[in-house]
Amino acid sequence: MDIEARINELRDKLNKAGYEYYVLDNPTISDYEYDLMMKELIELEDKYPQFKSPTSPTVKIGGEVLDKFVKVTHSTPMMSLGDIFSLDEVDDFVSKIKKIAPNATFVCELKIDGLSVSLKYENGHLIQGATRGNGRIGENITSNVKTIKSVPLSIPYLEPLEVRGEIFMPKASLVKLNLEREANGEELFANCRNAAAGSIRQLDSKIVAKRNLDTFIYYYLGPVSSQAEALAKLKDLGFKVNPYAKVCQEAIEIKDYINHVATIRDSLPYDIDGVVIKVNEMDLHDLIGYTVKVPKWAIAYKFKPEEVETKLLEVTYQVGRSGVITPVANFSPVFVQGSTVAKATLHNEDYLISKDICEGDTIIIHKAGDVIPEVVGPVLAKRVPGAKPIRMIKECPCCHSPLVRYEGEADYYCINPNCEERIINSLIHFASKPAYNIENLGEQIIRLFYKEGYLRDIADIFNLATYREDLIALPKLGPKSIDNLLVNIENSKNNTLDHLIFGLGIPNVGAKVAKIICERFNTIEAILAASYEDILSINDIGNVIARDFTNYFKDENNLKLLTKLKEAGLRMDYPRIEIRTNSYFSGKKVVLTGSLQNLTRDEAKARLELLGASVVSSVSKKTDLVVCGEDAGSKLTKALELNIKVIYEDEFIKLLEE
Ligand code: 1X8
Repeated sequence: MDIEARINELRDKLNKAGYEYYVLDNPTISDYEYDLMMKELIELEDKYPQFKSPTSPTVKIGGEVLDKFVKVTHSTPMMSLGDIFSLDEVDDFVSKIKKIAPNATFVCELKIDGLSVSLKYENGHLIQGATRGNGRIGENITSNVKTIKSVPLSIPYLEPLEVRGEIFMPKASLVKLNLEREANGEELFANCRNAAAGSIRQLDSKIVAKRNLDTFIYYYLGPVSSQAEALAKLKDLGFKVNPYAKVCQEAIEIKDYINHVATIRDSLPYDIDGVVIKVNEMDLHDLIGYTVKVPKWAIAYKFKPEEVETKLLEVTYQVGRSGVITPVANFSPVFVQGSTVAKATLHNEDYLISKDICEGDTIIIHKAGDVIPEVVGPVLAKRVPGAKPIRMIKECPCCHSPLVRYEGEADYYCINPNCEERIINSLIHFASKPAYNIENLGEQIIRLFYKEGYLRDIADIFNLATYREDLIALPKLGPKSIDNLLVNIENSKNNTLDHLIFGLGIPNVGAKVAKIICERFNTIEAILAASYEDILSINDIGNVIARDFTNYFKDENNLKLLTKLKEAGLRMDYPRIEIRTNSYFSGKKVVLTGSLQNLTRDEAKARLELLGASVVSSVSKKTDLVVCGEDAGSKLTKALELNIKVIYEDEFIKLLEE
């Protein structure tokens, strides 16, 4: 047989087997046979690249590596859905619809807990996969989507077609992935949705290919008269369509469907977080209409977050780097919505009192936003008579100095600057990834070095090399790990100034604020010379930040620390952003008018300024260019009168991106 014919035969067989396995969940050949054919096909395509094809099943292995995701504009917005949480609201939804469209029927479908995706086909080939993004603009994830086994690379339909659905990670795949990650010391994914979202954002499509992502497709943007027909069409075209869809006539049927789904939810191999109810007849959709954010012809019934009972063991109190005291509920470990949890924050005194918990209580736990464990409250029926209410402590659990609660604030503070826990937590913060990012200098090592007397302040980190021999002798550490750490510390000195400023732990100065300030004042000298008013004059910075920021640099001890850090050789500047002089916009006076859909006015202004334009507020003869968004008014009229060049948003974005 000739090579091309063999390649085609292998592709046909692999495509058929893949479809049966991944879309129909009905394997017809063994994994071994499949792998053998795939291996042969890969070898043939490598040897005879003239026969490579963008729709070959070998594409599923991945290969393309991006350096970033490119934005794409959705031709019709990818809308979110309105939420309801009770069966009564199902009645309300149905009766509202029936008032407008008495003959409407409904399709109920499972609400898959993943992330929405848009797939575009032309001439029967997959040409684009995109995330939802903000609904109008998403990210191009084509090379990653192509690795998902249930996504067809070609379909028997030649007109341009867009379909939409959900990318998800099956429950079993999450368990397997987390076991691997645990073994590698990597952070675990809290749930299937986070794992799917984290996986699809990998720039290396080979990694995505290994993540075992899957899809259910539920929107067909081609010509079709009902949602039921849309689902049938999608299935015929080779998409994976969830089998649980049901057409209902009345509210009672919808409620029965919801109750039934609730009973099978845990046994499904993928996570769902509710039921989607859509008006079946497409011609009624426009009649029923849309709000600004969501269609009125569909709604999501959300299951109540799972709640579990457990035993409160104790409330402990953490001392943060700023001295803030946080009560934490410690309870017997329980499995709730996908992971085992044993702690939940009780935030502050007011929150603690509002929860009304007593020592030895049985408490109810759920996850807020499906991820963060939260104490719902005590089970009063199970309370031991005479149990003592839990109250805020009045002394620092670490240094025992009296705690202070400032007027109008919810938090208690330890105000002893020498409190050990405060110092240790400042050091942990400084070395952490978003701050100075010193790899291998984590909590355990910091606590150990503190206890042994090698660390008392941030500057001591950069003096650790002096004690190399002593550190090597510490338990569990050896020359290799210490030298590795010392190299990381040395290299970290090159961090730009914003990392240092954030690392200092100035109250209310987060990573973003630190960066904004450094962008304006590029050196530590300029920052030290800046007044409260100078800081306040920066866009996005309010009086609390400006006050805390300038106060920090008035404190003698903080200035001493900075001097020590400078002597240790830490970089103390932030690179000036270069204003472009050769862009389309360089040297032009630009006026923005109307509302832009894809970026805010501040963003547009900042981008233009970086490209060398000056943005002015009114149109005159001196204006070079008017950028026109939606609902533009008199400025546009004036520009046209004065014969000034006007560009619209699409072209503007294109020029920005050039
Ligand atoms: C979101 C989802 C929809 C469906 C399933 N899962 C979702 N997460 C469905 O229609 N079967 S529809 C939807 C949306 O419109 N935002």
